[in-house]
Amino acid sequence: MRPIFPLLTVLTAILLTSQLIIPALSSGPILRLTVHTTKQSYNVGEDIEIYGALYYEWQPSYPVSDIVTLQVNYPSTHGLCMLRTLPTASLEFKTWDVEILSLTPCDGSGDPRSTFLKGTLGYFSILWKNNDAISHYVIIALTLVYGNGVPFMSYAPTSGALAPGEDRSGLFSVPISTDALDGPAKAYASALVGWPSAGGYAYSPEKSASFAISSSLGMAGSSVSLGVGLLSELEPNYNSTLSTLRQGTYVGNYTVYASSRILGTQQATNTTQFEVMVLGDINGDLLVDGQDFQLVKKAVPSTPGSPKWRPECDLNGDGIVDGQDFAKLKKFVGNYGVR
Ligand SMILES: [Ca+2]
Ligand SMILES: [Ca+2]
Repeated sequence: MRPIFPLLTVLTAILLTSQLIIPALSSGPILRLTVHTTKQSYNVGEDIEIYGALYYEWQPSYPVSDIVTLQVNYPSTHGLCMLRTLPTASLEFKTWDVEILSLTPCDGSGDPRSTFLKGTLGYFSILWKNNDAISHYVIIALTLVYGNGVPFMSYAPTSGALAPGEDRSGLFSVPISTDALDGPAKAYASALVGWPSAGGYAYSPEKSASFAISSSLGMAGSSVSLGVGLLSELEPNYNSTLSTLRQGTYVGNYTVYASSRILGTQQATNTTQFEVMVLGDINGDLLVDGQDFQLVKKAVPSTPGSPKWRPECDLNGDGIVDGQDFAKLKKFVGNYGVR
């Protein structure tokens, strides 16, 4: 099926023993992957649009149809924020060494269920399979996202080796917090070779499932659509939106790892960072309140160079601290971040 594979194995073996082979190999198609966010810095509560393109270097305007694994890590030691595996184009004729066959929200005995009550456990039944003739080590990653696009849980419920042709299923519980957002939510499951942050990638496209979070059974909110619209130097062929809450979002530098590997060829990776900050928090206590109003007030009117000038008080970035910045600050009152 994949005649290139043995050849590649031989080449890899040669490559491992001799650095001199590298120039000869570079004549093959080089896979490139870009990853960007629309901005470098976001206020708490803003949507972060992550996007990029997968292409061969010799044909940059022609998207390669495959999957991109996207891992977003929170700042400092807060760990995994989200793991998604996105198609760059139609995957109709693709086959996968390992794939997720199904992802089903359910109760503790595995019966399908569409709504979880706050303060209880939500269960997810995942079925995955090794389609290959050799065994594969698989990490299952599960990401849960509220209807407003804010991820609230992302982790690896299980991992292990699957024998050739073996399928496996697991029932995983996730606590649905009492302060979870009511309404629709989504679950995404991916099967990984390894984490993109450690050079890994997904075997196959993610499976997704919808469910609802409710304070009482029988009611669920309406669905929220996520706006995506952007362009880069290259036409993006994958994108994902990560939303944040106005209150309680981790502030600092988030890292995005993107990874893709075309079967039988090679791997392309890239990484980017974005910052989440509390706009309007002048005194640095991560909360926008009356104290910040006082500080902006003291800086009015000022421009760069004047003694009262504080750049962080110029909220609209027009080079002057004035009434417009007050108007902006009003909208941010009550926002806070967590470090
Ligand atoms: Ca403050
Ligand atoms: Ca201003």
